[in-house]
Amino acid sequence: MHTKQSEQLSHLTRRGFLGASSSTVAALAAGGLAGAPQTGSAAARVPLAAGSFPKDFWWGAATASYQVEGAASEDGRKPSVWDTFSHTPGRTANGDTGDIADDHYHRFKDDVKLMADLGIKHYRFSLAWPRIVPDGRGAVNEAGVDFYKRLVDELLAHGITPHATLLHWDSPQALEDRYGSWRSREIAQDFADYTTATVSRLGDRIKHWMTINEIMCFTYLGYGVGKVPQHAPGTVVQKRKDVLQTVHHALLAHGMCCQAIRAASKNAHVSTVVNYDAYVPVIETPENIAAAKIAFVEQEHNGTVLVPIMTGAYNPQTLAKLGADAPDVQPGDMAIIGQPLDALGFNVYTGAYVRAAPNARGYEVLPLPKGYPDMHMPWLHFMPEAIYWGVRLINDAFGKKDLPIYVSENGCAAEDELTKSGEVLDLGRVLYLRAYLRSASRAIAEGYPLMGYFLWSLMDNFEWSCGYTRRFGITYVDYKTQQRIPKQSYRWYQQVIRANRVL
Ligand code: GCO
Repeated sequence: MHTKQSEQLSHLTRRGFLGASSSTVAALAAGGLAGAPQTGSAAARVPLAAGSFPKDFWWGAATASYQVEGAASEDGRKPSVWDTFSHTPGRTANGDTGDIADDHYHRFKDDVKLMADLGIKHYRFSLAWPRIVPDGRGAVNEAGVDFYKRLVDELLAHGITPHATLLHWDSPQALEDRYGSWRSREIAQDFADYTTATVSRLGDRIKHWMTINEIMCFTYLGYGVGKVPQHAPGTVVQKRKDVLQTVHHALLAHGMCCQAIRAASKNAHVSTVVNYDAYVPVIETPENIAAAKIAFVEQEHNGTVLVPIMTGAYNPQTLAKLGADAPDVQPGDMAIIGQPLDALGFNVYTGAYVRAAPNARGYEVLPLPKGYPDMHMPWLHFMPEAIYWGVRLINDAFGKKDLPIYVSENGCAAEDELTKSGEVLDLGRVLYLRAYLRSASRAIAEGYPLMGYFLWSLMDNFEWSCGYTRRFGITYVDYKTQQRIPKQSYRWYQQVIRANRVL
């Protein structure tokens, strides 16, 4: 079984604020909200009953191109690095590939119907770069663009707002062959050009753009120091600095993408999606809350991805720790990376407990004990407070009290089975979602600007190196027949959306 991250990366790395001042905590304890930020529209909506959501909250679901589309070589699409990686023996469970996946390319109308029945008004999906610009640079494949026009028109016809991610890891193999993908700075310009080509063609239909999904995963987990990593392109590099350099190039691509979107579409809503680590004070005391705030900005993955996106600079403590492994930065890069955003997408599955400690850093991250409750993934520890703290720490650590945040992914894998009567009673997933949504509603009730939630995922799909062995959907997919069977969690989410509160 391939897992998404190696053991030593553990709970800290992949998924992964407030700082409510102690006064906030005290005010809340006293039943007041004096310390909470009175920001944007969220503030206008409080107080809300426990577990409730504001009227215009974005209820949504998410998928990604390589995980659902299939049609890998149709209508001019050329291979992505994930096609090559999954077709390399030993890289994915059972040698699974995204060749067919959920066959969404041909079944998108049925899938939009599934969304409409669910009641979501927002759908997050990604565009496959090698479908739109098959060689990574140069000629645009209009047949590939046409697929997204058909999909978006179908969404709009059902009253569903499209939210498009420009890259969810399936970068063109042609650029891997040309210059080693993220190892080269050239990729940032190619990504910006692909963005311009895409937004100028689809910007009449799509307003909400997300740049890149989870930079951490295809850099830190796509380039292995001295050993084959678990993600595409699966490159072995010699030094840690080589990995950090890929991170820097991805950040640059993000910044140039923001600029390209805004240049191509005047009313675009621009955000990005980061799976930053959420640090949860193990007990909500002022000391532990302060500790969470320090860990939040200086632990490596936040310090090298989230912090530069938010502030236009790497965290200095993180850089000092990296020493000679820190990436090379050219003049002007950081200003490009720190582009203003209209919102931030937070992919949250788990978190890490932290407490104050009498050491030089002032905190320690706690290891999870044996037997800690996990969902059906080695890294997916049940930690619902991660949503609340993830939202609150963005607000408090960066002082960006008006930056709207939405949960761009949240969900879990479960060992789903069909009952004799053909149902999937995924009650473990309902338990998980209910707890995480309560935590989300706490953030809103305290005035933090959480504006939406995209459940991962609308349906079971290709789970990267785990292939089809891990199911994250609220809809069961029978891969032999491509039948979609709504699970209990789908029925539950449908009612939650209807009631606008956790049930
Ligand atoms: C990610 C991706 C999704 C995954 C999901 C479950 O965060 O890795 O955005 O593609 O499938 O997170 O692992």
